[in-house]
Amino acid sequence: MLIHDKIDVQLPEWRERVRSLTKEHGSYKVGDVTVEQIYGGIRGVIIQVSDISYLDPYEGIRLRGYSIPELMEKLPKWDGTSVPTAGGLYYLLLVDQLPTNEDAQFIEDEWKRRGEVPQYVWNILRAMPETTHPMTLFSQAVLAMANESVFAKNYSGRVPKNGYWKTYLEDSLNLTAKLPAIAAFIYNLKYQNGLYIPPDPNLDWSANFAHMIGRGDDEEFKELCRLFFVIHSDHEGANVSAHATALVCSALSDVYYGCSAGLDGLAGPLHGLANQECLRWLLDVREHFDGLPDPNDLRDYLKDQLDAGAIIPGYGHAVLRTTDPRFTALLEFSRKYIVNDELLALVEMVYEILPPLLSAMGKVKNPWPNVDAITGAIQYHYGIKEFDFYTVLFGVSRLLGLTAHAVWSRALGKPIERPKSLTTHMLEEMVKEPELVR
Ligand code: NMX
Ligand code: MLT
Repeated sequence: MLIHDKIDVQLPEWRERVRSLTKEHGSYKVGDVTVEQIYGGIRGVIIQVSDISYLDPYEGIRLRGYSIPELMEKLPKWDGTSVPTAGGLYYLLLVDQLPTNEDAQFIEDEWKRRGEVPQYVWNILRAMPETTHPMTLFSQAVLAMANESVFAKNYSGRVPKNGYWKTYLEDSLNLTAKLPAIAAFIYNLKYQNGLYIPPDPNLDWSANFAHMIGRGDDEEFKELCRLFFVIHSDHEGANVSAHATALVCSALSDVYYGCSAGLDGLAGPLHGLANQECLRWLLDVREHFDGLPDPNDLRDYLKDQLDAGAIIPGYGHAVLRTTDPRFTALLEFSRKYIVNDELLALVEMVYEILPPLLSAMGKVKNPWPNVDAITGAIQYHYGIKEFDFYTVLFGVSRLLGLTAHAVWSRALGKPIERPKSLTTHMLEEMVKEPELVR
């Protein structure tokens, strides 16, 4: 198969690079770990190598070396559209080469071929209580399909270690093929009385999601889906969802287990769920002012919130130290297509007023917006008003990155992850007499 071959041919060189680094430079020190870092969420400690993407604090994400604006320009687009297809992006993430139109189409066709979701997944989702959060449903659907894992069926010691990646790739293509249908099913189950619309074979993966929730006639919304699914796909290898998936897959759990774990991490309000929290917060602000506030009133209001210890969702980041280019891409989209939207006007006002206030607090390391500061407001504009669904859309996209990481981790033979913990008493002893203890 095209993708297998394209990856296979690169592996001798990649493996040699890893071998040379570990054997010839294995004792090279990349960094130290401080007590503060151990207690502070391992912030800044390098724990992964990821060639799928890299997050520069001052520039933002590059996927396989390409910034978001470069991806928008260079990736293949569906006829007559201005935003790339997810198929081309997935090819780039997996193969590490800019796809031709045919390459992008190859992935889109593979997805169509593998897109049918087993009936038991629908049964499981239907059996869950109505109050179940869409992210719980999404993670359950992915986990349930571990039953389909080609990797797990072939494991049993029969496949040599350096061949694991091939069945990981099979699982990854099979899983990602089904994501738009699963997300649409969850949306329809929860908010549209179980409406069922089969996929349209003439549409790309991203637009098919729009079609399956009954929005197939809205060209702008289909463009938004394409943009959304490209820009959320990866954020280097050590954010919560990427790390969770990598950790679980390092035990040779299959891609379905690993991705379900990644989604569970994405479901936290400090990570992917911030998009739903941000929309909730924007609606509260608008309700408080009974419309769009005067900038001075908004400044006072935000200041009061921060003085009271509130966390403003959509602002700040563990790595970024600038406006998230994903936020910028969505802002540009909204400026291009949307006029007179109160919530988006509020997003822009907050963007102008909040960063100096966050900076003035002195402790917030990044006062700038991340992607979640705008995603909800745009979805809301296009009629996706059920904001507990937003993180599912993030997750559909993020599984492209998580699976690409998983395939390459197996291809490069990464071992089981097992860092080390110690006790508070040990640390207390170490800091008393550092030289002696070490
Ligand atoms: N509003 C108010 N206070 C903040 C904010 C914010 N948006 N961001 C950081 N702080 C506070 C933070 O609570 C901490 O206070 P304290 O020392 O009293 O505990 C202090 O500033 C230092 O935090 P940082 O080192 O700047 O941030 P950290 O790396 O720990 O956390 C986030 C990063 C993203 C978790 C944090 O900025 C945050 O909670 N933001 C809001 C939630 C959010 O938007 N998450 C989305 C992340 C992106 N994503 O898509 O997943
Ligand atoms: C992400 O997209 O994963 C978030 O911005 C969080 C992160 O990078 O830590």
